[in-house]
Amino acid sequence: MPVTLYHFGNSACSEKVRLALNEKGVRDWESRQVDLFKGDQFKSEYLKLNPKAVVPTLVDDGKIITESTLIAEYIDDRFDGPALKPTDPFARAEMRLYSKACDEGVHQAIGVISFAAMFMDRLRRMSPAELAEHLSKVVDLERRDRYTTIHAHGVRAPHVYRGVAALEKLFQKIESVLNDRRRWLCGDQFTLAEVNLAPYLARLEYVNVIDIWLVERPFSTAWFERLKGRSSFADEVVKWINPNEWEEMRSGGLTIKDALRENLADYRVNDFGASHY
Ligand SMILES: N[C@@H](CCC(=O)N[C@@H](CS)C(=O)NCC(=O)O)C(=O)O
Repeated sequence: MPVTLYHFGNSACSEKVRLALNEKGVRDWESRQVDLFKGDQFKSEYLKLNPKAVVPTLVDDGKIITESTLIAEYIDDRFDGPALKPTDPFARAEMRLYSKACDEGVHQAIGVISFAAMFMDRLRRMSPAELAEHLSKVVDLERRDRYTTIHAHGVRAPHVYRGVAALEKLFQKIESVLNDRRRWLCGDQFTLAEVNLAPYLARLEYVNVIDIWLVERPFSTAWFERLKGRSSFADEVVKWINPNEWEEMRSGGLTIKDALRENLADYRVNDFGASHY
């Protein structure tokens, strides 16, 4: 019986899971799209699958799996196909550090940057009553707080600064790990570290700000080019983005780029000492 994926086209967490399926060679998965802009994630049937009201959710023969990094691991364990985890225990622990970084800082960083670049404007077009209703449905209180603060303060919100810092730490780490011989983060093998990070980096590229971090980081740049060259990337990231979204990302990103640069310069001067990964 094929697995069913509840997901949304231009959603980094959904891209992660689609990439994992693709890299394992799983093609016969059933797609159920959850339109985040129409509020499908808040519908009672979906909340039964995912009480946090977020995508993605995987259903495998009645078993429900949530959390994109965990779903990606599940897919690797569940299906034949190239292994996406190193066999060596230490390399595996290292790989999971990237998953942890995604879940603990990078995901939020990309969320707040995307929100400040694009989604905030959608919310600003709502009436106060519509806005209050929308925010009241966001069940994760920290997420609600982020949206409310960024809605009020835009790119000056402290969450954006923390996001810029999380990305800086990530790129410091990536640049220090890769070299002329190490093609992937865990060595010769393409792993879930790449699967989990690729969608976030893609979003940074599409909102036109990735150069802020990639400039003077040749190994990270070459590694990202290799990632983008995989057929899974074209099939599971690029193909799912519609023409309006490309333009919205590009133009939205440009409105916040200078502020992100300033945040990064500030972070490098004031907080760099504390930035060990
Ligand atoms: N930790 C969760 C986060 C999921 C998440 O934040 N998904 C976003 C899309 S990438 C979402 O559904 N957002 C809905 C909303 O903000 O209302 C995971 O990795 O699955």
